Amino acid sequence: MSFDDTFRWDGELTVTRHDRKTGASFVIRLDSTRLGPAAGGTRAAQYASFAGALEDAGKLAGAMTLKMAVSNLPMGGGKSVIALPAPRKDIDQVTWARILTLHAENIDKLRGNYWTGPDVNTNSADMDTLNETTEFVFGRSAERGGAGSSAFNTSLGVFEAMKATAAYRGLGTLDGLSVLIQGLGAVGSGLATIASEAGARLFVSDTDPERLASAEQLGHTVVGVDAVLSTPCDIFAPCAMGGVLNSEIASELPASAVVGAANNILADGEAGAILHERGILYAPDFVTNAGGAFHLVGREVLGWNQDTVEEHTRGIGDTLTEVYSIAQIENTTTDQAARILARRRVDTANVTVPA
Ligand code: NAD
Ligand code: PPY
Repeated sequence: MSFDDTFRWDGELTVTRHDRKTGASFVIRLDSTRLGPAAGGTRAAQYASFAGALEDAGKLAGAMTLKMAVSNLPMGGGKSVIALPAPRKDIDQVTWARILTLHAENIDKLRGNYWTGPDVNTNSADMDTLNETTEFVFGRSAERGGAGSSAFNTSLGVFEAMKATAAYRGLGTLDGLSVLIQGLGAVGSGLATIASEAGARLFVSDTDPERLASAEQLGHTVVGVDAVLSTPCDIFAPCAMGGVLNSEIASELPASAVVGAANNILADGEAGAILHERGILYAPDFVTNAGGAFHLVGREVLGWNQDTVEEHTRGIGDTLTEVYSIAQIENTTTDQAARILARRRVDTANVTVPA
């Protein structure tokens, strides 16, 4: 990536910092505050380069803007990335506490223009730690007055998305359909439970053998990490990491639909077009995985109770059906159609701030 590519980004603000003592680098990107303060989780991971961390934060922040808009939530989009000096599991408690405190200082300096929450490798306990330094944190533990983990609600939303997608694709109900879940973490395991209760035949994959062992005990079929993208299934559900579908993989994927929790499933725009041409119905991730945002923003900003959060999360199915019909009418990909819907919602939102 060249210098120009790294900074040719249409978002509003980038904040960066490096800590020599821990070796951690910090990025906060505010993509848009047009609909409200930018919100999006804190991801901790190792990156091959600082440019890669910037790029990831920018793409993830952009997805948050779309997610909030399409979900009618009064927030903008942002995201934080902490580029770690070692795998998260190898970082000791003292170092991790310092990393979180520095990150919280950075967030606090944005004075409420950015609100964080949990993401890959951060959890409610980490949100409690951030909250010792800054108030701009969603998803603290219930004991500290927060909404806690958003994972269950995200699983529920993906399940609703799956039902709507199967119906639109002409596959009927989930009963008897083969569903391949990549990643049995907090969201993927919850999804496995609900989908199997609905009668889906589950194929599962994870890099963690312990997670696979418990899934196997439940009667699910284990698929090797390298075989996931070539295993035939009705619905492929990426619930591990983003960028799993590039144009090459999209050309070969043996599935009828793609519905998953991971952010930024499509590695490039071309992959979406290829899925479209092949008749593989792709549920745009920023619509499908909004259950987490409904949980965090619903509970902590809008004062919703659990029933209201679930009601909105179940609406993800209807939103997707609307996206699919826009795609048909406009003769475009479902990803483009979801962007059209998000744009319409931004344009009709009652906001007074400049575009
Ligand atoms: P998690 O860390 O709990 O789970 C991820 C799982 O994927 C882990 O079990 C990990 O071992 C597995 N994994 C990693 N690489 C893999 C590979 N190559 N093949 C198979 N498995 C692999 O994360 P989570 O909270 O379950 O979130 C899953 C995805 O959904 C993430 O991309 C996250 O950004 C996205 N998401 C989560 C939420 C939420 O509420 N938790 C909301 C929106 C989006
Ligand atoms: C996501 O949904 O991808 C997140 O990052 C979680 C989130 C949602 C809303 C506010 C803060 C974090």
